Formats: sequence, structure tokens, C-alpha cells
Amino acid sequence: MPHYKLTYFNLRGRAEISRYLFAYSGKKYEDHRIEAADWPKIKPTIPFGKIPILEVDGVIIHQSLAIARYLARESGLAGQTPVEQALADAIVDTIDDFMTLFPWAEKNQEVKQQAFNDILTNKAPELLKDLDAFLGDNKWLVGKSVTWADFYWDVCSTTLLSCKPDLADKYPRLLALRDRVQALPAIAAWIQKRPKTIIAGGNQNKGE
Ligand SMILES: N[C@@H](CCC(=O)N[C@@H](CS)C(=O)NCC(=O)O)C(=O)O
Repeated sequence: MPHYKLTYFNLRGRAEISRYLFAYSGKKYEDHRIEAADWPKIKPTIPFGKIPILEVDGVIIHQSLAIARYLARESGLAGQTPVEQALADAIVDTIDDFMTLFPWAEKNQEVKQQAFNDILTNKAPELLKDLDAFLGDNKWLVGKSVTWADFYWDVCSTTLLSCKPDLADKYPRLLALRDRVQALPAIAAWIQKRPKTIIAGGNQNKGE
């Protein structure tokens, strides 16, 4: 098995989808978490200067979703057919488009909070309505078995619900999907044991 080293801040953020995929596949990896204070001296040593990165036997892969897609393919979680794979990719990109609307790195807390409130109140309902319609009464978002799209929904909605707990109350099917993902034994075990970290931009008093 290759030697895997995942580098990110001590946050769930853009690394958590890959941590879910490692947890589910049972592959061993180094969950390397760097301190924010050390970042300025580490940044210039990293190709493209952003994290997460995944080292696979020393080869550096950047971009969180390229990393996660690679791990999903390796673990049979990318979708069972080329069409399912495209649909899983599309759902991940749709959720990611929404997550990137938030000004995670904004320093002015008032501006940041206002932007978060605006997006959660005015833009989230459309995404949730569309995701709920896409899921329908199916067990998983794509095909007949769990894929990384279901994981991404759980990872991102955990962050969103921490910012606005009643966000998805109108969508019990989407909430039930979260429950199904979190009930997978390997995911349940990871959620139990993962470091309790803050959410950049969310409720900083809540250890998530
Ligand atoms: N699209 C990239 C975004 C990477 C990114 O912006 N990472 C942030 C942390 S979430 C980062 O490295 N920030 C520090 C910096 O830009 O110096 C991905 O998904 O990996």
C-alpha cells in the first residue's frame, strides 16, 4: 500500500472529505495538521501554495476535490458506471460551488457574519430544494450504493448546520441522508474520534 500523507490545517474544512474516504476504506494515512502560525514558512515549500495536499509515495497532489476523487476511485466510491461517476462529480461540484460563496478568510468579523447570514438565508434554500429533488426517495444521491457525493453532503452540511441549525428542517430526506452516512460504522467511528476543531466563519464557541 502506498504511503499517504494528508496535510491541512487543524480544521475539518477542505480536508474532511478525504479523511472520510480514508476512514471508510480503512487505508492507513498520516493526518498531518499544521498550526496556522507555521503556515507562512510552510506555504512557499508547497506547490501552488495552498492546502490540502496529499502525498502519495512522495508525489504531491493538490486541490481538495482532485485528492478526494482519486481516493474515491481507489475505494470504489466514485460511482459504479461512467454516468454515475459524472453525476457524483456534478453533485460534489454543485455543493462545492455553494461552499465557496462564503468568505471563509474574511478578517472583519462583522462583514463576515453578515455575508454568512445572507448566503445561509437567501442562497441556501435554492441549493437545498434542488438537492432534495435530486435525491428524491432514493437511499443515496447517486446509484444504489454510497458514493463520495453522499460523504460530501454530510461533511458540508455539518458545517452549514453548525452555522444555522434549522437550515434543512424543511428537508427531512436530506437530514435522513446525513444520518445514513453518519451511521456507516467506519464514519461513525471517525466522527467519534476526530479532533474537535472550530469552523472558520461558523460558531467559534462550538467545538466541531
Ligand atoms: N480549490 C482549492 C482551494 C485551496 C485553498 O484555498 N486552501 C486554503 C485553506 S482552505 C489555503 O491554503 N489557504 C491559505 C493560503 O491561501 O495561503 C482546494 O479545494 O484545495
